[in-house]
Amino acid sequence: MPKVTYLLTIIFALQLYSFNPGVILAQDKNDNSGKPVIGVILPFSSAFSDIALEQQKAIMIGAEKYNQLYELVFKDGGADKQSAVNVFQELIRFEDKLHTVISCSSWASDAIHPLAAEENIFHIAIGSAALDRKAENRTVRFTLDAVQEQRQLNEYLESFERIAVMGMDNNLGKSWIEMLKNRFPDRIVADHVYDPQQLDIRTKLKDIYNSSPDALVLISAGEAAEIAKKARLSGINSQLVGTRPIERSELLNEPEFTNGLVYTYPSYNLDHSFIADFEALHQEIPGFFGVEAFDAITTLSQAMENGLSRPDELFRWYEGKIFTGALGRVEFNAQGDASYPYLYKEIAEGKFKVADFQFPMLLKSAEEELTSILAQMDKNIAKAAKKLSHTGLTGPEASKILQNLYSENPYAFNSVSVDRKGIIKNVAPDIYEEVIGKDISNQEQIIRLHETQKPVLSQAIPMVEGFVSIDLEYPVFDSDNEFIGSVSILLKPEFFASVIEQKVYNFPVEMLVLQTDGTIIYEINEEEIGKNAFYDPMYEDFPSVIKVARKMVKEPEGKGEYRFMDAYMDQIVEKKIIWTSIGLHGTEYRLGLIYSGS
Ligand code: COI
Ligand code: CYT
Repeated sequence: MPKVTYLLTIIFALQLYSFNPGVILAQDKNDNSGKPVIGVILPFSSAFSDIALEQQKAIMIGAEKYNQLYELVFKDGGADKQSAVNVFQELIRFEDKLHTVISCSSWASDAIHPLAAEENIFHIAIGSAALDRKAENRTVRFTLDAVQEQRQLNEYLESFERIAVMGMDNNLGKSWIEMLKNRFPDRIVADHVYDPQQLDIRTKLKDIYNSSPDALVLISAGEAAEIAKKARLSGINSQLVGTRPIERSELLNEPEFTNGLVYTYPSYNLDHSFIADFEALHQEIPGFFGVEAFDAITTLSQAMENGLSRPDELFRWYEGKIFTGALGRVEFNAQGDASYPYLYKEIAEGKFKVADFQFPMLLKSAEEELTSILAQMDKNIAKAAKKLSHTGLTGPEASKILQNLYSENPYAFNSVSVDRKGIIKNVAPDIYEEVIGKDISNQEQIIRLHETQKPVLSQAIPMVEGFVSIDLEYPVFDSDNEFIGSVSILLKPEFFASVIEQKVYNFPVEMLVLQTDGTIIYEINEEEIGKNAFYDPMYEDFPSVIKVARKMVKEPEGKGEYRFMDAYMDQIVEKKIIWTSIGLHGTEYRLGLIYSGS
C-alpha cells in the first residue's frame, strides 16, 4: 500500500472532521452515538486517490445539513476488489448500526453488491459503470452503465477504420474492450490492458504503434495524461478517444499531448449550487465523481429524512424515481440504475469543452439514415409498380406483390393498390382489409399523382386507417402504357420517432421534422406534434420560434437561435437549431436538430 497517500488521506480526513462534527473516522469506531452508519468505501490508496478524495469532499458537503441523521464512516477500498471486499466485511463485523454502504469503482461495486444483498444492507454504487447484476433490489447505481455510454461513443468511432484500445486492467477496462471488439470485430487492430498502479506500457505502445491505428481509445482516468504523453512520444499520432473517467485535471497539465482528445461525458451543467460550494471550500471545480457522490448522499439523506430505513424500502424509493440534482435530470430504472444524458466533449486549447462537431454529426447521421430508408422504399415500390403492370391491381399475383412490398419495408404500415378513380382495391397485410373500397381521391398526393402520373410523396395527412402519416405512391401503367392506378407504401405513424430516437439516443438534443407549411410532424415533446409553428397559440409568446420556423421553410438548410421551453416543458431556455432537408419526388421535410444554446 503506498503509505504516503494513505497518510495524506487521514490528515485530510481529520481536517474535514473539524468542520463537520457528524463525521467519524473508521479508526474511531468506538465513538458510537447510536445513529445509523453509512459506510463509504472509496479507493483512497490507489492510482485513483484523487477521485476518492473528491468524492469524500463532495459527500461531506452533501451530508453537512443532515449530520443529525447518521454517521459517515470512510473506508479505504484500495486498488482492487479484494481490498474493497475486506473493508466491506469489516463494516459488517464492527458497525452494528450499519445502514448503507456506498462504494466506488466498478470492481469494488461489482464484488460488493451480491454481498450487500446477502447481508441485507442497502448499497449505493458510484463511479461504477461496469456492474454485472447478480443480486436484485439492494443496489442502486448512480453511474450510467458502460453499455449505454458505449452506444453513444460508437457513433463517433464509426468514422475510424483502425481502432486500438487500451484499458485499465479491471472489469471497467475489460468490459469496454469486450464491447468494442463485439461491435467492431474487423476494426480493432490492437487491444491491451495495463495496470494503473504501474503504467509499464512501453511494449504495449510499441504494439499499438505497429498496428497503425487511426483512433486510440483509452479506458482510463487521470493516468491518461501519462499514457497520452508516452503514446505521442512513441510516434502514435492517432485520434485519442476516451470515456467518462478521463476528464481529470491531470490531462490539462499536458495539453500538448492531450489536446484533441474526444470523449463521452455526462452533460450536467455547472449551475448547481454544489459546484459553487465545493469551489468555495476547496478552490477547485469538482468533476463528475464529486457531482455524482453529492447526488448519492443527498438523495439518501432525503430518504432517511422521510423515515425510510429498511433496505427493501430504500431500494423501492429509488426504483423508477426521477429527480433533478447536480447531475441534472436523473431517471432510475427498475433495476436501480440511473441514466442521464451524455454528450461528446473534447480537450481544446487546454480546456474541457462540449464538442461542437457532434451537432452537425448527429444531424447528418439522422439525415443519412432517413434518406437511405426512403431511397430503399422508393426502389422497392418502383419495382412493385412495374410488376403490377403485368398482373393488374387485384388477384392472387397482385396480392403477392403487395405482400412482398410490405414485407421488405420495415417502416411500412401497409401497402395498397388504388385504381384510377382513387378507390383502394387491395391491401397487404390482409388484417387491414377494411380499407378496401375506401375512396381516397381527395387526398392531396392522389390528386397530384393523377395530374402528373408521376411518383409522389404526400404531406402528413389523415389517412383512412385513422391516423396522420405520410404516403408514397407510384403510378401503375398496363402493358399498353395506359394509366390504371397506383401502388402505395403508407409509413408507420412512428416512422420518424423510431428512426430518430435511435440516432440521438441519450444525447441532450431534440430533433424536429417540419413540413413546409409550418406543421410539426415530429418532436420529442409529443405535445408539439401536429401543431403549426406559425399559428399555434403555443408559440404566440415566442416570436423567435415563429421567425426561425419561417426561415426553415424558406431555406433547405441552415441554422438559427430562439427561446422556447426545454424538452420537458419545464422552463424557458435559449436554443440553437441546425437543419437540413429530406424527402422524395419534390416533397421536402425539414429535419432539425435542437440543442442548448448557453
Ligand atoms: C468506474 O469503474 O466506472 C470508475 O469510474 C472507476 C474510477 C475509479 C476510474
Ligand atoms: N391510406 C393508405 N391513403 C390512405 O388513407 N394506405 C394509402 C393512402
